[in-house]
Amino acid sequence: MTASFKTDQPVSEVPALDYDAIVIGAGMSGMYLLYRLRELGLRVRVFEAGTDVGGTWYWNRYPGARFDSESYSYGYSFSQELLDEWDWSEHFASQPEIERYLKYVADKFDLRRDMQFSSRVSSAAYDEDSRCWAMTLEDGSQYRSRFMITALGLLSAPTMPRFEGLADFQGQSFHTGLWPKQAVGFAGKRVAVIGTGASGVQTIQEVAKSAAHLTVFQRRPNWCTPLHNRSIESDEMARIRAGYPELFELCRKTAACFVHTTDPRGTFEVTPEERQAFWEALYAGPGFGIWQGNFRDILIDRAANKLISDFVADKIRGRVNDPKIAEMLIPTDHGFGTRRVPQETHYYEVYNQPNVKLVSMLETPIERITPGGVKTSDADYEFDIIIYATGFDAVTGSFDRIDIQGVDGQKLTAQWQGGPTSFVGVMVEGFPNMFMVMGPHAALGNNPRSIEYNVEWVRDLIGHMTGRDLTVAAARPEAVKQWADFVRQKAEGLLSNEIDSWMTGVNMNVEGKQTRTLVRYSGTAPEYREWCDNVAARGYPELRLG
Ligand code: N01
Repeated sequence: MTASFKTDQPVSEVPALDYDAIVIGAGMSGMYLLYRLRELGLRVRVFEAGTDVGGTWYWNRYPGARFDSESYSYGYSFSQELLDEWDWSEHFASQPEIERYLKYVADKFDLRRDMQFSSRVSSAAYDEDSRCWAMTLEDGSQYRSRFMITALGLLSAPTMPRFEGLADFQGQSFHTGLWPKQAVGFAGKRVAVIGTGASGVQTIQEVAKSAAHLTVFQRRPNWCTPLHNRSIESDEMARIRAGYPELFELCRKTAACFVHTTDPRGTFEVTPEERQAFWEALYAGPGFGIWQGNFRDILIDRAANKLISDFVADKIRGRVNDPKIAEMLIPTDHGFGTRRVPQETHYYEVYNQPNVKLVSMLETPIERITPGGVKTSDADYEFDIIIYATGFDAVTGSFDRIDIQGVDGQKLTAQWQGGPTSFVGVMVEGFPNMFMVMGPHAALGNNPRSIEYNVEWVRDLIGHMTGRDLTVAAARPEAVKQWADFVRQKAEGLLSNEIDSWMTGVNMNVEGKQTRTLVRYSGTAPEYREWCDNVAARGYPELRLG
């Protein structure tokens, strides 16, 4: 479909707009968008479903939730004052500290005065005549703005398993991504955790500390590696602060904006002894080093991937006392790093505790949730609390939950049915004046770094338009195709794209998302930025501006 728009209507005849730009979401993206769009003198409104800022870090307040990228690389970099003022207390900060940080940012830049909380956008339609977006909130109120900018987050549409009897359970139940604000106590309680992705792993290792009994229901195990978190003393924070320019420069250069960078050597270019020593050091090192800072071929070469998988499998065997449990925890359906690697702190040792039981849902599937707990194919379990760590309808799920209609009433859900397409993850053909921050096929990785880049690109585009009295921007079909081709080309050969996970658009709990689609851009962030910079430098010829 070709985006058409009318340029013959004088702007003076266009009905009054409530705002120049409406931003959906007050997480890290929405907060920074507001800050940057204000600089252009625009009237901006942010609608947020939660009661305060934070997005991911507002909703995911489950026990044990924390960064698994280095805190100082995962905050905003745009304000020297903010960098000077904020001290991180741990190398990998916990959710309460991250939430405090984001509230501090909101206070410092007086963001809340242009934000409206408890306000979920339910639909949005593009009106060609007035070249604006009309948005309706769940309470029925309506607003019109020239630009609609989605800041929805990649992982913000939590999904529940489709078990029978979910509503029958008489105890407390929670999804990790919708965790309540009031404290949930586990002492003396029989607790179930269903799901062993990054959220499940963080939850399990925390709940196991105090629950009377914890039962973990695992379908497919993941390759988890140690986080090696530790506190940051004031002298260390001073050193980190002094090193911020180099740190952010490093993040600009690495493939996925992390502080870890791929080793240029191939797995088989070193001796077995060198390889072992390198992997031991990575395993003993912090964060994503073993995933993002490993040999250059571990995620593309099957033999290399098998070797590192064997290395991590041996580590698991060495940490879990019961050999049968250890084997249950070792993935056999995918190699190391081909799904997102959960970061853990004594996770495997949890299974040595007498109060923890691991149930393989591959061997004994859950048949239903009962009033008292969980019924599997071979047992009935009684619980006080069930925690669903069952993940998200990732990347496109939060878009699907809003009825978004572009030119000629075309629905975004319909357009993306076979997998999303976009122009650099920011624009969608047929949806003029809609911009996405962290949309499908934008660069991911260390997300705050990508968020800052995306926001600044959108700010520059809108600044370019408003400075020239342009009121419409539409992605040209040929530009969308060119970007889709590039995304496809960059995905070739990656082992992760042969595996079912949220990164390949698969969610068995969501109708229509059972098969893999290309939801992710897998090229490097520097390549992505080069492409986008080039579009801007040439005056946006890939867009139809009018
Ligand atoms: O979700 P997931 P998540 N029956 O989709 C299981 C980010 N994150 O919330 O693998 C049984 O990874 C499912 O089993 P299987 C990070 O990017 C970041 O944990 O499909 N089991 C899996 O074990 C991460 O990748 C941070 O077989 C069912 C689990 O539930 C992303 O969020 C922290 C099931 C879901 O795992 C998502 O992580 C946490 C069913 N019907 C998360 N349905 C930090 O940076 C699902 N499962 C700190």
